[in-house]
Amino acid sequence: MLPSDLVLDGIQLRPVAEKVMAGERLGFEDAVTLFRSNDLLAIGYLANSVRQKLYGKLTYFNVNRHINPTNVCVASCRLCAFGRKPDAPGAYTMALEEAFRIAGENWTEAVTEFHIVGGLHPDLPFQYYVDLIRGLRERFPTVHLKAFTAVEIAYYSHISKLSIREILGNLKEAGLGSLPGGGAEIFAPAVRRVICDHKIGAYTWLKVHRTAHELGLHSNATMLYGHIESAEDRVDHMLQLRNLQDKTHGFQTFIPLAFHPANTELGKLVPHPETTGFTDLKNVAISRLVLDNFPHIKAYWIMMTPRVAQVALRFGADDIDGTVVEEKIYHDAGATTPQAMTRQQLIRLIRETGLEPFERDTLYRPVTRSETSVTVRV
Ligand code: V47
Repeated sequence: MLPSDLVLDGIQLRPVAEKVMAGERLGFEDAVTLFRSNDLLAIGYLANSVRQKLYGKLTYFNVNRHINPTNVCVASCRLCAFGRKPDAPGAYTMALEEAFRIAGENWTEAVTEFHIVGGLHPDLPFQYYVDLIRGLRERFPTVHLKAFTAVEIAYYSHISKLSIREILGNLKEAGLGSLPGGGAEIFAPAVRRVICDHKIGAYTWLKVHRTAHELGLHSNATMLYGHIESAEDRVDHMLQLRNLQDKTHGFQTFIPLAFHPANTELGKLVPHPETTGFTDLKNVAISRLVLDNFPHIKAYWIMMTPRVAQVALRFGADDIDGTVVEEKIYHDAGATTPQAMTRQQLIRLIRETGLEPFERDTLYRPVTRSETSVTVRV
């Protein structure tokens, strides 16, 4: 039960809390009120009650590996520390055989997902990406290929002169399983102009995901917070996602991502410290409350540290992502978290909260393991 007095620092949460408890959808002003409130425990309690109604104690994780085929990127997004110009120090592009070899390296256990994203390369043809997906599918037929952000898909459409639908159709035919949620950042144009003015806007990002859903591909969505955005921008972002989800039901998971300023132009332009645990937990909890039609909320441990991600599992998140194996985007931006965790470490984080670890594949189907095999129950 919530305490009867839901006022903290002059902000009254009771009307919002009553809506949540009655299962009513929150509106724009409700969500802004949640962001203005500092009553983290009340917000977390509400988010946890929603999460518990959906999943009880079940808490999802997966065994995955990230692959970033290239960091060469024609965009120069101020938020990013990963992209490089072609001749810049540290720029790399994997030959296909190299990508196939790396895909099979450093697993502690059989992975069920490759998470593949990279830069917008000026010279690689679209065929490179088709061959990458087809080659991985042939070599690792049991591994789900979650690949290419909406930004990459739109870029392939631009360089190949094929439509977004054709790009997604070709990749699906080659073995693409779903789309990750990156590149969404914050949809508000005024914010995008500062943090990622070379990227597609909200309209195209949403169009790529809508088209993917129409083709039967599931996808995820992200939101980058903790830079120059306002509470209203965050709420607007979530509501645009919620509107599309009402139409397609193709999104699986929402992942709030905290901005890491180190080595980024944005960090120099608008100096500000990294987000705190308080802000990270608040974003997770409010996501759970606002995105009532998203099945899952992910606490991405790479971004929020294993310690905060663990607590987030009691603040509305039901998924902690995976083993990851080799993370580059956040580590180039100063992340001090490990680059990988073992399956056992993830299980321990979940168990210590009193929740039950549930190994999933990318489509949230149960995975069972024995000494010699991995099975996905369809
Ligand atoms: O789109 C880039 C973000 C995203 C920085 O779908 C930064 O399961 C903070 O989308 N500080 C890529 N964030 C990561 C991503 C993701 C991660 C985990 C799981 C899934 C999924 C998707 O990383 C980018 C951008 O929003 N990013 N640079 C930075 N300096």
